[in-house]
Amino acid sequence: MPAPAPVISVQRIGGHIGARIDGVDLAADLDDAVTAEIRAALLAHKVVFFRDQRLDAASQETFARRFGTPTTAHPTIPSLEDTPAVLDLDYSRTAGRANHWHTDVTFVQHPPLGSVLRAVTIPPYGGDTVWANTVHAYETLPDELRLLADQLWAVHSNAYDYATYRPGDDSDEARARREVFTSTEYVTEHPVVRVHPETGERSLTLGGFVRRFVGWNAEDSRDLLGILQRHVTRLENSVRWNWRDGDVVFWDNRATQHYAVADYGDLPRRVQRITLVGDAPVSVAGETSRAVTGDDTEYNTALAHTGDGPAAP
Ligand SMILES: O=C(O)CCC(=O)C(=O)O
Ligand SMILES: [Fe+2]
Repeated sequence: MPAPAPVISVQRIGGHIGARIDGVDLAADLDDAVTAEIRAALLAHKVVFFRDQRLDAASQETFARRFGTPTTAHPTIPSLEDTPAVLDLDYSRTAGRANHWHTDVTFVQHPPLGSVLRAVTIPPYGGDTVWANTVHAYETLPDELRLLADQLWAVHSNAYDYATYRPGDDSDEARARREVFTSTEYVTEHPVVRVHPETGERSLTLGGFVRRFVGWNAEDSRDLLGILQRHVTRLENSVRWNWRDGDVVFWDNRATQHYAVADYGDLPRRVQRITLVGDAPVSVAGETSRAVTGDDTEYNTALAHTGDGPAAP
């Protein structure tokens, strides 16, 4: 029998990452076929964009649960009341800006599988977000560098984060945010190259939470990290999204980094994020990431049995 015709439309945007999906109302009940098509598009294109949606925080969570189990909002930053899965990023009020390249929450042993981000308030200009493909970055490294990366491990920690920290901001408010964010210190060693648990692809696992490479001093770590990050963040390896109200973006956090462009001054900009529980990365040699400090069990299990999905036995 021929495969059933696809229901949704998937249009690539960048040459190496990103696709726009049309023909689906994310607030409706998604049947298994549509869910599978979205998941396949996510794995193929690493980040998928939906225009003109009408999700609120509750229906965003229902949508996210079609693809996994939500984490709590963040390992250290509290959620808004009533929406424990939602990280509220209201840049005009409290949060610092995510204008640095990172993969979400890599300082814990089991970083999120993916993130679903929903536009709440979008400025009239500026405020785009850019994603980069860490699989393609790995695959296009020179052979010698790829062999080195395959064997390398990196120390990640939450000494700072965009959700709390704005460089140069030493106001009392900024200090207080920093204290909340670092109230629990997480330090984790991840392989620099992880094998994707669904696609089997190898990807560079780096970004803004890397402190140094295991066994390397600070200076050498900084230099090599700069070289590898440059490969990740090449414009040809990225896709840039100009947000509109109602947009929803879903990225594979195991295969991407992202950067929120902070070019909208003091205009209001607010987005809300739900992250899905992910696996501990596994190296090409089959070794699993090691938690050095901090336990992510609560972050990854607290919301496993609530919400619309069926309770696990
Ligand atoms: O504000 C954005 O567009 C992205 C912020 C971010 O880094 C995130 O939601 O993980
Ligand atoms: Fe992020």
